[in-house]
Amino acid sequence: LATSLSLLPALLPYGWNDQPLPAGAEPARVIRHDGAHLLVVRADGVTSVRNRIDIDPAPTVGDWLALENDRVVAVLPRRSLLRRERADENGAQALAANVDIVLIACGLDRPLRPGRIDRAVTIARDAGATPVIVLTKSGAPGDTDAAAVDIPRLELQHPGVRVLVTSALEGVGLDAVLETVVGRTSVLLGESGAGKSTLVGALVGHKRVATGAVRDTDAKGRHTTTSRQLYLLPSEHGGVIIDTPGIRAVGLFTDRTAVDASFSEIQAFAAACRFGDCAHESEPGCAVRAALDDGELDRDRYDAWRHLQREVASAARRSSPHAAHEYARQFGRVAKDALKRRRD
Ligand SMILES: Nc1nc2c(ncn2[C@@H]2O[C@H](COP(=O)(O)OP(=O)(O)OP(=O)(O)O)[C@@H](O)[C@H]2O)c(=O)[nH]1
Ligand SMILES: [Mg+2]
Ligand SMILES: [Zn+2]
Repeated sequence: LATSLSLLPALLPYGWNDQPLPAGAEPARVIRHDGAHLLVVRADGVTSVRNRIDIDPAPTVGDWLALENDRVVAVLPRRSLLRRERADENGAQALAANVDIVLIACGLDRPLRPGRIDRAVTIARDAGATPVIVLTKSGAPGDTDAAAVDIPRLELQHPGVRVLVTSALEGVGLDAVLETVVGRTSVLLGESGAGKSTLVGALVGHKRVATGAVRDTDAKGRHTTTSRQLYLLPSEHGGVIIDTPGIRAVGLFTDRTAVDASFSEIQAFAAACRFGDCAHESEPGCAVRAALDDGELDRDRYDAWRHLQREVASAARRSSPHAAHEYARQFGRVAKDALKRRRD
């Protein structure tokens, strides 16, 4: 730890917290992937270092690295890892490391998609990060007025998730976003054209962030942002925000515990089902179905939950034949535990 510690305060705004380093190494945080190189920030500024394919795990945006003379010698232990299932191959794609907050950007110029929001919430919770829904483009000409969006209902649909309303172009709601992200590591997720880069640009206070127009016909974006990139917030309290390209399908690579955490109201009903391993489909004495029939449980929420459960199960089957068995075993146990707690 003989590194020039006097220089390290320059990294505090980037979230450096004095993790142990290999002797003689200095810390650096990954800002962006640049082909065979990584753009990193270290105590004396931003620089480019060669990526190494023999480093495990593969460095991703937000990672803290140990550098020795510009050479990556280690990826420091991550406190969280945001990842999604790849659409094309097996395994998960790391999106960002050491993330505290996931801002789920939804443009008010298009219909809200609860399924997509649920998926992003699950990905965030899976990583141990806090999801926050950010409704963008509020009050823009021709856009849905925020007043027309039923925010209490949205909050009900996504329990425990805060909803913020912004217009980056008109400077509306930016203070609340800034309060949420200051001093932390945040990442923006959302469809292409949702206004992620515009929001990042407004927060970091300059026009360095490229943005692109939305197609008139379908309000879809043009995939303007092509790589994930970390930006420093101008606040004296520091904090960084990671912009990402709009992803077409936010795949899921998670376990059912993370899904259940996003559907706590369903878990609450499930505790009263007659059978501990109730799948809430056609079993007698199913409290979830009963709640559905009574209108106590939202039909859309139930459908979204079923949909995610199936997705997780098939992702588990694809990644390993044992995983599916493990999944089934865990499912049974979780439900039985709930039943036991109720009986006790
Ligand atoms: N009216 C209005 N338009 C906005 C607002 N925020 C973004 N836009 C517009 O929406 C379009 C897309 O914005 P971007 O910030 O590039 O969207 P993005 O989510 O980064 O898109 P990708 O990089 O393709 O994933 C641009 O034309 C922006 O000017 C807003 O608050 N109000
Ligand atoms: Mg963008
Ligand atoms: Zn049931």
